[in-house]
Amino acid sequence: HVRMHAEQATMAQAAELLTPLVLQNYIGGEFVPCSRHIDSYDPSAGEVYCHVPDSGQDEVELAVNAAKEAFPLWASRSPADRARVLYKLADLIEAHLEEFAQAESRDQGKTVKFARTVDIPRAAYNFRFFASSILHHTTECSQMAHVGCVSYTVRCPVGVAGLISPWNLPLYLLTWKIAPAIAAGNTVVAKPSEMTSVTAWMMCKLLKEADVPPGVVNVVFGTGPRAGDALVSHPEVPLISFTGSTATARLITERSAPYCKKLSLELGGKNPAIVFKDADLEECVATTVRSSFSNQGEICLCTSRVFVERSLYPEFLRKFVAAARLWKTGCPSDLSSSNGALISKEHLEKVRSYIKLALSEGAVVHCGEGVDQLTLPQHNKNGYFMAATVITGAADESRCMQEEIFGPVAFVTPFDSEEEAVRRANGVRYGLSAVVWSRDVGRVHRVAQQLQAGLVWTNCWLVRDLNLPFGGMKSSGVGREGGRDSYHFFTEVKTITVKH
Ligand code: TXE
Repeated sequence: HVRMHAEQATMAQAAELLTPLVLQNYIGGEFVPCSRHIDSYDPSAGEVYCHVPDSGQDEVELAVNAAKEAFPLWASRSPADRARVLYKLADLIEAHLEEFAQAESRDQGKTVKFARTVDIPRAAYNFRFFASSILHHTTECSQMAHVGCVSYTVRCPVGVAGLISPWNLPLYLLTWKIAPAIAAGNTVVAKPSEMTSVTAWMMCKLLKEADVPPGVVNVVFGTGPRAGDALVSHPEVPLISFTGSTATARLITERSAPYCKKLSLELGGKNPAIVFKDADLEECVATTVRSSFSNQGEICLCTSRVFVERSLYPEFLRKFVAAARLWKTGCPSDLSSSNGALISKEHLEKVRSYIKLALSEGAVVHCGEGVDQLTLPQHNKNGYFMAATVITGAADESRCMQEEIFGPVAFVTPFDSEEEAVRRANGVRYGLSAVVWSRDVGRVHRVAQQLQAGLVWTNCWLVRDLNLPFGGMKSSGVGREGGRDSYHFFTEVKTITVKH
């Protein structure tokens, strides 16, 4: 397995791939060794891939100090000057795209193809997008002629931003936070997931060449309860941007409450797709397979519940199951694989336990787990693989239809009326995204406006204009990120009134 990856890389990269990597924190522009480490696995082989620093309060303290020190100078630079640095970083990530993609795949389990076409290009684009976006914001001005006053607003960076990111889209989501934070003039202390730290560490190696001044971007590796908690409860980190589970978000909210920190919480989903009988069936089936199973179903925006109008239901189910069977799960570096391995053994067990629960409650598994045998190469025999699984017959109130599973599992169910579809789609505590399939223009607008979701796609999925808000309703999050929303989150606004 290692050899297969290595063959595609240069000699220097191969040397890195062949050794279990030992990562170091990046603080104040230098790599700083840590005395304790934790193991991080290659999920497709079930083997240790790297040793990640097990940072705690001391390391976070160092990083926050470095960020504090770098803040005044960085904040005083012009947006155009900061943007130049972000553009350089984007170019450097792109120049190393293949190394990043190989590493992301080994660290996370996802296919190289996905990392190459989605994760890494988007990481580069995050820097490019916010480099450009920061140049175009304006603030408000209001005249109060009757009292001879003019009021206007200014926005200033907040200070040291704490950024905590998850394991499903490691570099993609980390840079989605770092880019707007530093573009707006903040300095950052970032903590990537302890399960997928490698590409963040690789990015740190590029920061000097991109002219990122020491202390502007600090990366502290480690677990949530140690490194993450130290960051969240640090009194001099006034802002936390977090993407991860709703349970962890609750803890973060509690821990940051004494300091009244600014919080952005991007959390899980239990996203519905509603398929009306006038949908373009071929397009709908192909896209719903992609939306349900992409990245092993480990995207917060993945479809989990598919509601299909009853007259279309039999044909949809037949085609959907057939297409899911063609969604091949296999070696991540094999270009014919649509899915690789799930993030960890524990996560695989968790996803399996939901399928067992569904079966025990009378649901039917049509393909995937327990039905179709996976054929995996020898080097993947100990990996954490699961085939795309389609289930029917689960009750709306069941845990499987209510809780986020975050794996390659889709539940399909029929409905009879538009009102019923909307009510059932909204009948969960999450509200991140939804998809509506219909050719009726009136209906798609009507349904989209009734759905409790921060993002609604009609006749497509995952098409993202980064200028527009991203985030969830209900238990799917607090706040929005993207374009102006990120700018507002990563700055404080001040109203100034002048009597003339
Ligand atoms: O997430 P955690 P986990 C969902 C998905 C998944 C479940 C659990 O359903 O099965 O969450 O995943 C850091 N203080 N999503 O347990 O714990 C942690 O180190 C500060 C959806 O891995 O939320 C990591 O960097 N930080 C999601 C980050 O939080 C803490 C993506 C996310 O980990 C912390 C991931 C603490 N006390 C999981 N505890 C999405 N919305 O895309 C943990 N962390």
